[in-house]
Amino acid sequence: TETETRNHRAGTQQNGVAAAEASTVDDAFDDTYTEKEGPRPPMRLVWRNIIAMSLLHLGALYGITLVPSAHALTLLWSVVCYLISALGVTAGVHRLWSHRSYKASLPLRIFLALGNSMAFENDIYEWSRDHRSHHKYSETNADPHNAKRGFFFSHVGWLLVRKHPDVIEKGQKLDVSDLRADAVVMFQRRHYKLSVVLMCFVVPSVVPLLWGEALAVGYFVPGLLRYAVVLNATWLVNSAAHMWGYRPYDKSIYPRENMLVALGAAGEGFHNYHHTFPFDYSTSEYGWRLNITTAFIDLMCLLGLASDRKKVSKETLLARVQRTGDSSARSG
Ligand code: ST9
Ligand code: ZN
Ligand code: ZN
Repeated sequence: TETETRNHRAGTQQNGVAAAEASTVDDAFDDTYTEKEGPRPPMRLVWRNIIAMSLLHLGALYGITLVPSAHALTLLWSVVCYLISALGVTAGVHRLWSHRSYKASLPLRIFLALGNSMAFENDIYEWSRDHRSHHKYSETNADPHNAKRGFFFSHVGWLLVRKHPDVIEKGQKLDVSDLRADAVVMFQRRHYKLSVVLMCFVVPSVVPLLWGEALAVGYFVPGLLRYAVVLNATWLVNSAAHMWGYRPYDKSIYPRENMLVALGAAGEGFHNYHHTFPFDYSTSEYGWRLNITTAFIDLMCLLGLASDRKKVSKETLLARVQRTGDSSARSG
């Protein structure tokens, strides 16, 4: 009933979770946008990136061969680096800066920016701008990793060629004023290269010296191997989670619910839900399930370092499932 609903909302707001119905940033799907006519301009390869990505993946393969001889603490440290860089992407540039699905205090934003530099996936400003383009113009040429161009292009190919002119043309009209106004975002952008050298390569490599690990093992295992794993886990959200899985919330869009991707990507595989409700801080209907990032944000709220989590209301969710879902949903 209505009273129950009101009480329920008031109750959840007291816990710092507010029912939300719409985005506060420029990340909502634009269903009025239609693809331009005519052939796609030829692809222009960027050899610097092709060579760098090949070398990284060769280095990561070599890192795998070093795993059996690595110190147990080095392996534990690799997991810690994976978690810090994953959170810098999921809780940081994705849920906080791209979608503003919750608010974070200065110390938390500094931690997330450091984790983001450890993940070396472009600076927060550029990543968020590309990501808002991805949501607003999904599966068109104005989407930087348009999944209509196939698995390889949406996975990594888009980073190896010049962008489609529509990405730049439409992207330049996006509102990114909130990012420009965030001192942590602009500081990280100004010092991006140095922060990546330190956070992605130097810190992961030298910390294992503390327990007598060889520098090479530090460089290839928590360094390159961990970096390549974080990249591919992220990229699978753009490739696999736009291809395989159910669509309980909106069957008319590409993004899917993919549990394997959620597992590897710290909770970011519930992608049909996420594209349907991009403002929801949990990017999933199911709380902490396969979603360490949601647990982390909840912990930060408990510690007073984050607040204002936005969550789609149960009523809106159920109505949407009824209206546009593929009827695979078990919610109710
Ligand atoms: C990487 C990114 O890996 C990964 C992102 C994945 C996103 C995933 C999303 C899924 C959801 C979340 C899941 C998280 C899961 C995490 C799990 C963790 C375990 N709007 O780019 P340029 C303009 S990076 C507006 O050079 P080119 C702008 O003026 C990996 N404007 O274009 C710009 O200048 P500026 C490491 C835009 O020349 C100018 O155009 N990094 C937009 O065509 C030029 O831009 C790399 O590999 C826009 N959207 O080059 C390097 N875009 O920036 C990759 C552009 O000054 N990048 N403009 O304002 C490059 O080398 C180049 O970007 C390029 C294109 C060659 C790809
Ligand atoms: Zn998103
Ligand atoms: Zn997506």
